[in-house]
Amino acid sequence: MKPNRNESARQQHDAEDALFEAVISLRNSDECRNFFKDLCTPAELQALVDRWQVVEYLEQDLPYRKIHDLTGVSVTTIGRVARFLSDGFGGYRTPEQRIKIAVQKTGRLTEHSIDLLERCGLKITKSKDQLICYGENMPIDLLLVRDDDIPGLVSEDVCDLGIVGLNIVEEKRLKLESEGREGLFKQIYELDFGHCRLALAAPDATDYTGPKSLENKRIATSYVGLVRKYLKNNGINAETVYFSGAVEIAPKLGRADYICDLVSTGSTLKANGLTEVDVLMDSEAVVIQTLAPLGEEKQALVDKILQRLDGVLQVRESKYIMLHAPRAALAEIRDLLPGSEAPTVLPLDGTDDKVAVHAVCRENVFWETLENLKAAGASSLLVLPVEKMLA
Ligand code: PRT
Ligand code: ZN
Repeated sequence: MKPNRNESARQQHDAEDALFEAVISLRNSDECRNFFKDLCTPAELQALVDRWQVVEYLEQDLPYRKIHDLTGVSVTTIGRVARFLSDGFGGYRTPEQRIKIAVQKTGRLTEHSIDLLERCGLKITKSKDQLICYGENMPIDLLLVRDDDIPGLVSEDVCDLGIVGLNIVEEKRLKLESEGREGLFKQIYELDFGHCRLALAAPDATDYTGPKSLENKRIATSYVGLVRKYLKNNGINAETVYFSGAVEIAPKLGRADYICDLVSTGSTLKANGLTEVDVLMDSEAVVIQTLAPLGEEKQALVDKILQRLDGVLQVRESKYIMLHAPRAALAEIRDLLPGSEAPTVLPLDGTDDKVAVHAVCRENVFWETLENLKAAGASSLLVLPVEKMLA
């Protein structure tokens, strides 16, 4: 017997759901490629790929003609995609509107980067292959990759944002420049972690008297671009020897006279009998953003994240301080409060010459500060941590 209309619609819906469940279970692009290649004819797959390419170009506001020239897709199909993009079920928009942030997969920046985003309110779950973290409560996904790949992914617009060391960003910029290309990313935020410096070091006994000592010497480094720029700026002729890691052993191996590497505590240099002689750059983790236009909704979300980041970074050192002060000592006490703007001054019940003072201090409050405040006449001092702040 033929199923009635409602019954067949329901069956169709269930059958579609079964397909969608299968798609959701795919874990990476290789699995997707194999799945779709088995499921579709080449022409069907090509049609899907074409439409998706068109979505991306439409999001960049390219004219239909230009999209046709770039993809070979007919203007009619482009128009149809554009219509669904604005009046459809929101399907095309769902992946397009999600922000992708590239974060180091495993390394010095990983924990800090994820922790920071979680403090901004992002709840994440890791994918099975641990390459993507999906945002559960915001349309934000994290791509977990090697730090060296982050500027490239952002530049090529695979990710909208990236969290990476300034050292990597600047080295990549120089590399692209040397190939006659431009880094299509901008640095938009300093994150105050991952601090280090790119420093020049020499075996302890070396007589270094300034950049001139480098003339005709060999410098081992992973940062060839930055070292060459430094040499050029100082008018020095020296050879750079590329090392991808363990740069500090190069002098012992007789491969170089100097090294240029990242230093934080200096203990690696010390352990290898090396002395720091100059600093090429100071570095910390930064947020970079693609130069490709994000569109209104995505940009609004990026702005929101940055505003929250600002709040999170500000409260890290901030304290809320409460005290009682003689009215006469108010000016002196205000000056002693570290990094606070206008404190709140409240009357105290039953007395005219004393007030309560509440202030957010943007810097750490040390015991000495409290002792100085007490010496200035303050009493009932209370210092509390600040959980969140929105300026
Ligand atoms: O696998 P992947 O490529 O993602 O990781 P990676 O091994 O290239 O990077 P990782 O995790 O070591 O560093 C990531 C980022 O952390 C760097 O790009 C810097 O921005 C930042 N950072 C901060 C540092 C250091 N401090 C640091 N000390 N990166 C590396 N070091 C190394 C340095 O190369 C040297 O070997 O630590 C050693 C020196 O440390 P000290 O404390 O002995 O001076
Ligand atoms: Zn790396």
